[in-house]
Amino acid sequence: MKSRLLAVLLATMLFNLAACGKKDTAPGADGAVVVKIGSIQPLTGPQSHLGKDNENGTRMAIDDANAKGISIGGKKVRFELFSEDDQADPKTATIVAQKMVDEKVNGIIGHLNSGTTIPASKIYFDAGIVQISPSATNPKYTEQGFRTAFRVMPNDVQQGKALGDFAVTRLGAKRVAIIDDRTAYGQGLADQFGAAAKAAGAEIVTRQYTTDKSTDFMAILTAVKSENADVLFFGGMDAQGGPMMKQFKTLGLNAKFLMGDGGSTPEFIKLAAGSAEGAYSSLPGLPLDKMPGGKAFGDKFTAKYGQIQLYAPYCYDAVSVMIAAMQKADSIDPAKYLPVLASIVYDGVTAKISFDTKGDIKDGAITLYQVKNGKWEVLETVGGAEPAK
Ligand code: ABU
Repeated sequence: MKSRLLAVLLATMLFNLAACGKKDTAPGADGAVVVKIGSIQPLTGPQSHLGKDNENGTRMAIDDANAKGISIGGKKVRFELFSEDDQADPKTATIVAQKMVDEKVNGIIGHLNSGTTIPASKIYFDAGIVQISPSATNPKYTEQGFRTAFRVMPNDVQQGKALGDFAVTRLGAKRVAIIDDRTAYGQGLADQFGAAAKAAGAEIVTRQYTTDKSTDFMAILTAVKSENADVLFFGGMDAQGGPMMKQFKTLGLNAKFLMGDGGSTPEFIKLAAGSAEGAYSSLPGLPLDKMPGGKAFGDKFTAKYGQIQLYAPYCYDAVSVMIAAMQKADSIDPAKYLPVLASIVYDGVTAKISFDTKGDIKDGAITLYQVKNGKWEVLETVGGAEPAK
């Protein structure tokens, strides 16, 4: 009798636990149909500040859409965020991507890194789920022929060319050193940068390698120093770029230090610990104050979540353009709203958004920055549509 009672109690507990863990399904408690928006970013580890920035940009767009009281297919809908951590790790990314497929999300915002976005994109394609990356810039993502893959940021073919041209024509580089972190992003951008710098007339005098986990760069920087380079380009993220800049100054290198978007953050300046002055970076897209909705977005985001790190406005636009396509298609079914998204023209916070046949944003601009007085300052913007006045 006692053991039967225990078994019933255990079964009840397990049932309640399962009910607590169960995700909301349509229709929700308020009678609205739940639209599941998956967000996958690195929420732990050295890039967690960027992952949380992405998650917050995504959340803000979802909250704003819900505040409008949107109906799709004749029914009131409620957008819900389903967030997962891929730890910036390609293998983990495929595991959480499959989790999103099993959850039957209506669309994916992510991933942050090219190294995670590219392998996960096959899983979303096979499941017919629309994916919009706000920040993965390796061109391969949209070159695989997956019609489910979109991105709202210009890619590294454009960014690498802008950086290579800038190094040679603006910084006067003749001897160029390159370090990359061996990730899809870091290595890919370093390759594009090197090709553009060579085409513009520079010589690549050394190519060195690190990882996206390293913190000690003294040996490779010493090798760079012996080459007497005019410019050192690092293909990687701020978690390595900041400490590398510090060690670069400690070793007394005379070269100019240059990075892509992965270094274009307040965190880079913080991690360089007083040595960031004079560093250069690029960031695909317009400066925040030149984006069509940049000022309003920046004010609202900062009040809610604090300083923008990097890609939050692009996450906001990724969600908003996805929802706009659902509204125009009058369906939350990816198979129905995907063709509408592919041909949409949408006035986003960051730019007027429309996609080419591969899923890349059209008319992408690249902006160059330099650290002056402890802050990233805009130098110039190349390419793209006419910036907002
Ligand atoms: N775009 C730089 C950071 C994200 C990536 O891996 O592409």
